[in-house]
Amino acid sequence: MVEPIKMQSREEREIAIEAAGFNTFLLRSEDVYIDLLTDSGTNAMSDRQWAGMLLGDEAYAGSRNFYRLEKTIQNFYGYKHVIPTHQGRGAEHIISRALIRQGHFIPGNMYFTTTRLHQELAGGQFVDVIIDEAHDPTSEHPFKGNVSLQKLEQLINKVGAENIPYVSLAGTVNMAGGQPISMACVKAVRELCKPKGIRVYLDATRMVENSFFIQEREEDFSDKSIEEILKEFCSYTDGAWMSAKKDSLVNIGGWLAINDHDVFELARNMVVIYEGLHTYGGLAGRDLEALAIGIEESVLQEHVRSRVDQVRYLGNLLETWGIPIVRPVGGHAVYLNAKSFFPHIPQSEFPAQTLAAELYIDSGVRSMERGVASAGRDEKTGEHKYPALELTRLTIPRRVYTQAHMDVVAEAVKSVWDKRDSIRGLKIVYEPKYLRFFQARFKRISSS
Ligand code: P71
Repeated sequence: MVEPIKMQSREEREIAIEAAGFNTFLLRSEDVYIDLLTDSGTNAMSDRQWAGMLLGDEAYAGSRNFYRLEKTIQNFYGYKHVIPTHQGRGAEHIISRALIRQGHFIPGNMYFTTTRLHQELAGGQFVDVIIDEAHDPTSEHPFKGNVSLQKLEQLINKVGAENIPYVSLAGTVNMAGGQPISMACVKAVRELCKPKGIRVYLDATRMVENSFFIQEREEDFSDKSIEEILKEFCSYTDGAWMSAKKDSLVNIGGWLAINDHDVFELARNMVVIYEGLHTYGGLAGRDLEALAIGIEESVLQEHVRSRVDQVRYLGNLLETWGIPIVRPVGGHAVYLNAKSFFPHIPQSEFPAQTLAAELYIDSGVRSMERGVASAGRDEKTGEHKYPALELTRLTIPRRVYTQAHMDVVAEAVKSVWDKRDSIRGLKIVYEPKYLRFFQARFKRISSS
């Protein structure tokens, strides 16, 4: 799909961002020139996917498209049972409610906002067991998404295996900068957990892109296909939840896949309460069809390579100008290191939020804060949680923008970089209780 984009004046953008409370989530899409808010649901569907949309079987129960999707997920991801959901968080909700009880601990390779919230709402506590390198934007570790086995083992010894319903693993860890986890690591997690009876569940949202990094960086995988790597990785886990809006090249959709029949039955029962019947999960038949086709296209070598290379192209351009980004460049986005970008803005004044707002004002490029606003507040103390990483994410939708767009984006970032010393931070003036970053409002801190 092609859409016209509109360039507005700086004055118009100043007005728009003020009206949006300096929050890029609250801007109108019409006011955005190049939209790098997210790669979620913003991918361009192919001719085959659009053709598939016309083959929707919109029966309430037992749609043909569901069976095709089920088979495709079984084929490519290798899990036994499949439940469609409207998107990723629908699946997170169900798996969290099905397995987590009050007092449980859920270890994982760094939090993700919606994932952690659903785990907490179900009564659990998320525990970060990612390796230390993940919190260091300059570390060149090839698999910064890896779990620290030592941290995981310590947690198991401390709280007991019976209080850990599952390990929550993610492919290309979003909040760490799109960093992959290695095959060796998932195998080791499996070996540690299996004898203790702890399940391993995977956030498969960007597992295809993770598989590409395994192919590129891990010994013994360079001659394996993305398809083979994906399936092997999933084979070390008991199930997965998926936001299909990313890797799978659709605008909406998700799923939950589970090997254990008892857990599957429980989850399949819950889906009818929250999403819809278990053969559509809140999606139309045509959505299920586009998703099945998207999965087939998502694992193609040329597609994944050009996608990841486009992200790296942007990252490399910024680096040549000395602009601080998370290294190595991740799978779906370039993450600007806002702490280094604005050393004069303390984290309590939202440097990453400030950078996202300034970039929009300067050029109409929309990005997303991934720092203290996203991390939220500590339940007990009410204070901001201050994450080590204070990042502004330039997220690249799949099959949408060209290299020329990347050049424009890089120059836009450079333009803010060149006047960074004159930029002041923000204060928060409104925040909702849950996932505040979506709807919070900010004001500029005055110079006096
Ligand atoms: C992204 C999103 C969309 C988003 C979600 C929350 C805050 C800001 C933006 C969604 C993910 C994701 C991972 C690893 C689960 C979900 C939820 N990412 N896991 O990066 O990245 O999926 O949006 O389909 O409900 O912009 P959902």
